[in-house]
Amino acid sequence: MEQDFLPINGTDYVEFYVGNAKQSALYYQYAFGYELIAYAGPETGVKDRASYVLKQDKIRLVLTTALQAEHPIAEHVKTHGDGVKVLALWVDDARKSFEETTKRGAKAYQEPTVLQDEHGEVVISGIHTYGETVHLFVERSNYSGIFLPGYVPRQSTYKPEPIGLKYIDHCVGNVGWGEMNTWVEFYEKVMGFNLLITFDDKDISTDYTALMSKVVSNGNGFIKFPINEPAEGKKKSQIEEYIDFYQGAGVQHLAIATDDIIHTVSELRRRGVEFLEVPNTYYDDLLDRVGSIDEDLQPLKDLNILVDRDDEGYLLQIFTKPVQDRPTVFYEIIQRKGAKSFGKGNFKALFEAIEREQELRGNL
Ligand code: TYF
Ligand code: FE
Repeated sequence: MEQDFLPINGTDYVEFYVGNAKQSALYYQYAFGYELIAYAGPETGVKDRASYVLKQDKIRLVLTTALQAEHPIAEHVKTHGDGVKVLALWVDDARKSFEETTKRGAKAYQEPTVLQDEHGEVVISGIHTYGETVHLFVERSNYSGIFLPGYVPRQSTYKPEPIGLKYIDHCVGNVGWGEMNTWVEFYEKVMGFNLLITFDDKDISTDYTALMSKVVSNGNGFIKFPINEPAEGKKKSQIEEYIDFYQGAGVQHLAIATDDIIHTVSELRRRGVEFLEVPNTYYDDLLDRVGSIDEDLQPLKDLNILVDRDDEGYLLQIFTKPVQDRPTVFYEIIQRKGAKSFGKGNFKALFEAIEREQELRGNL
């Protein structure tokens, strides 16, 4: 096999641009069990923005807001609502990552930049991807600080118990009509990713929702990016609804891995996180469809957790409702028991659940 020109160690962090980072940070602490670890803002010499860094196991989220009206972050929030701006990738060489991708056609977002403080240095570079979303390449082998230079450690008096969120399993992008293949080619050619799976509109069209999806992943498989585009259906595709409210392409969902989905989802529900619901009949023939599983059926049914099987094993998954008022970004909680797929067997039930929400919003 050809040498991987863009080796990636994993997801470094995901940064959201939001309207009120202080409140979003508390939401992620209280509802999702993240721990506040770092902060940058006026008190630390950053005058135009405030950023809160949250952590749970391997996951780092950064919530950033603008402090002034005439600010690119404020413009981003005005256009898109709260949403994902940065999918940061952890690399060993941020300069080479920038060179290799820009020479293959990536549009530069940030030239390699060295950030330093008393804990060492980090090299960051960045390229544009779909919509206004960007990838940053973060090289941190010579850094021992809490997050990045410019951030100070910060704790909250509220110390939540972690609820079992482990790492980011995949990040899904929604792109416009006819753009899926363009972005799949971008990940293949510019970033050296491989096409993993294709779902066409026959796999995943219900009466209304129609979409197509292709999954790309990097050399070691740690990074998986499904890309969805709307397809023609009887009524408005859920992808089209997203694009309308996000005003373009962007991150649709982040799938977070747990190794005890019953515990994780019980905790999320107890803290008020809302999930899509499938009808109880989903569970009537579940075991006929997926065969025997380790879990008892009753808690899965009580929590409305979905199950699917592939050649290599099975997976359990569930989807939150959108986590802001615009019907845009949501979360998936996933537990893999051997399965490397994405829950194709659940698409129909899931998309019908999404359609019921679209209907309630008057967007179908
Ligand atoms: O990531 C996936 O492919 C699954 C299924 O709008 C999915 O989580 C695909 C499209 C979508 C919602 C979920
Ligand atoms: Fe997913």
